[in-house]
Amino acid sequence: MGRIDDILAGKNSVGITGHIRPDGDCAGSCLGLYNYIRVNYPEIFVKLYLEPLPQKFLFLPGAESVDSSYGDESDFDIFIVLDTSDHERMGKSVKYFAGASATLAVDHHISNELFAEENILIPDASSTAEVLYGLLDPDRLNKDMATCLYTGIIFDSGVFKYSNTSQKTMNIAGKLISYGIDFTKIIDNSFYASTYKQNRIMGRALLDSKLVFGDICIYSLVTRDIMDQYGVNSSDLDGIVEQLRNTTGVECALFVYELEDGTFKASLRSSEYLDVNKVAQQFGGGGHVRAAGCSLKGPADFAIRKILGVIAGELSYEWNSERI
Ligand SMILES: [Mn+2]
Repeated sequence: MGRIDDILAGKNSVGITGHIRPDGDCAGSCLGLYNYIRVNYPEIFVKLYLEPLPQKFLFLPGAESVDSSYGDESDFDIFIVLDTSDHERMGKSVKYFAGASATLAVDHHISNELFAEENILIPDASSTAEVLYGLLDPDRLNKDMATCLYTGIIFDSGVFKYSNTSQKTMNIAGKLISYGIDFTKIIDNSFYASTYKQNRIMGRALLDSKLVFGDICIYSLVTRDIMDQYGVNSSDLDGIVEQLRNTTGVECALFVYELEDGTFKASLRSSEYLDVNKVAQQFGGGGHVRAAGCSLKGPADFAIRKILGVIAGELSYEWNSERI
């Protein structure tokens, strides 16, 4: 018996949700729990409410059952909220949360506001899927559920790369593999898959990139004109800054793209020592030490020069801004 089994005892109806704009951990943990209940508790009425899943997560078992219409009026015996740090991020599901007889939140965000009646929060877990695994009965898991949970772990750990990856993460991943999941397909689909136009804009951004500050900083710019030329929107630009940062010898990567309103979004990454959160904060943004972002007014070369100036300062590099 897992802790979820105890919580489900005596319940006739269960609602599940995650956060708005669902990502891999949100989709994976929600569908993992949904499949667990559907298979092991056929007598329980279970519904999963999420905004429409991105195409790359539609391979997940049960994805076709996600309700994005929020048309039901059900008052659930229990409403379970996964991977969601606060009320607002529940989006339209909040009405089911409000109408439920009991509420449970399962999460790994240290910023979680403990908004449910019962909160299971493990901030050092790689993902909500990892937390959820610890609440389920391993003898009642099957390949479909393992596929969902593995997807959540892969996504939030950056395929076991980010610092939130622990020995426990790897042990759980190993157990999930024992259910016969297609881990190659999961990683390709949910993490590395990209469309033709995404590849083309990535190629363009890399082609246009420039090394500065003795080749330890790299930057690139994508304007609205270029985005129109390749038929992409801002969500197609995911991964470009990370690819820039992967350049051998580079400590800092800056990727700037133009938003619809003509302002510019800057994404920053660093490899070992530059605090990009500190750089982004200079422009009213922020994030983490190795990954941060901010927004600036144009024109583009003016915005880039301003950010490079702050980076140069942080790197103690003597830089003549006229030379870009
Ligand atoms: Mn997560």
